[in-house]
Amino acid sequence: MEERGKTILVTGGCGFIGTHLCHALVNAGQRVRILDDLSSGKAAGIPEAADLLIGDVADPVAVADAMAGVDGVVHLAAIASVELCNQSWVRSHRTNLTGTLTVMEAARDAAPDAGPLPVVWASSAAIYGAARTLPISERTVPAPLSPYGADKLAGELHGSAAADIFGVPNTALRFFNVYGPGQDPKSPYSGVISIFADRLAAGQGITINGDGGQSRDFIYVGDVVRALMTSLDRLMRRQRLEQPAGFDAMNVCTGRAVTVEVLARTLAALTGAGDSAISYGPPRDGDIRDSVGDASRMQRLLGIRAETVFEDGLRALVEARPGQVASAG
Ligand code: NAD
Ligand code: UD2
Repeated sequence: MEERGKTILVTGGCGFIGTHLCHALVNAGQRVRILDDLSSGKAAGIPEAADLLIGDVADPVAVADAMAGVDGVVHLAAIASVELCNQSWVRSHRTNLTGTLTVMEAARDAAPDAGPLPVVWASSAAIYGAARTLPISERTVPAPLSPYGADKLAGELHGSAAADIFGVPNTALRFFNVYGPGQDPKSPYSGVISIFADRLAAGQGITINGDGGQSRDFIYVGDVVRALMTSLDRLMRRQRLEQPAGFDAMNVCTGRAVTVEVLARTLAALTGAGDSAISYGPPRDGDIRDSVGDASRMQRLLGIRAETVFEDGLRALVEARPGQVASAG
């Protein structure tokens, strides 16, 4: 980042992506404050230098307190499991939409003399639903298929209003399928890469749902962290130069599709388990066949691309000790 010694609030900083981000911010010379309710995140992995406040992102008092004296905000706190959101519809709505609004409002009011704080926050490719045309660009009409995706999309509508009506500069990053060390593999709804890597490391077999020809745009967590930090830097620079910064939304993806079969074979080879560890089961109900993003807007606006070679990212995951935060670039 351009300037060191800034104080950055990270909501959800104890989660998978947040923990990686907090380490990267500390390494870049920033002061890090975290607001997290520890519902899925863990305090054990965060940097020692980070200041942890335990609280709810939908609680206006907790969020206002957390924002005191802050220079910028990265908002990641969410119930990130699509299935958990289906099970707890209203509760997840409170966190995933009211939480985002609470962050925007507190950013508006945090520093009356200096103006609204810049906010970079996590949206999701889930806003697109089952897009018919690939790759999915930001021109694709959003059509979420879940309460989780609906709340992320509604958050973007409010993000746009927050910029237009209240002057809160904010950027929504639409993450595709993020993978890397530290991702929870234990739920049946965990990301496929964390499930496969965990099972293969334990000498267990893995099951491909369907024929394995379905594909995803898997992006390494280190590349996601770079997108978050570059976006925040961009908003903070604009504010310093008194340039207008409104609302932006962009895909954070690689632009490359990888089939589940290629993923399974690559991981089986990397772990030494071999192809005999792979079996095939029935297709998952409602499974999306193909999802791949168009990364050109991110490249244009942020000047970065996802650089981590897929095999290198998988190797970093396989070689990381449980709970360790590693980076493949
Ligand atoms: P995660 O579950 O590991 O992290 C979420 C963090 O938010 C956890 O530390 C959790 O304890 C915290 N949290 C949850 N509810 C809270 C509340 N009410 N108040 C305060 N803290 C709360 O998930 P992640 O994979 O690190 O995801 C981070 C963000 O990125 C989320 O907004 C998620 O929706 C989004 N996202 C993730 C992916 C992915 O593939 N991992 C893809 C698209 C979008
Ligand atoms: C996301 C959600 C999922 C569901 C779906 C709706 C996550 C982690 N998953 O799934 O809960 O709501 O969106 O479209 O947020 N797979 C296997 N074997 C396994 C596990 C998964 O073959 O043991 C396949 C799965 O069927 C899919 C692919 O791997 O084809 C990716 O699955 P995923 O759950 O990691 O991600 P996604 O985007 O399909």
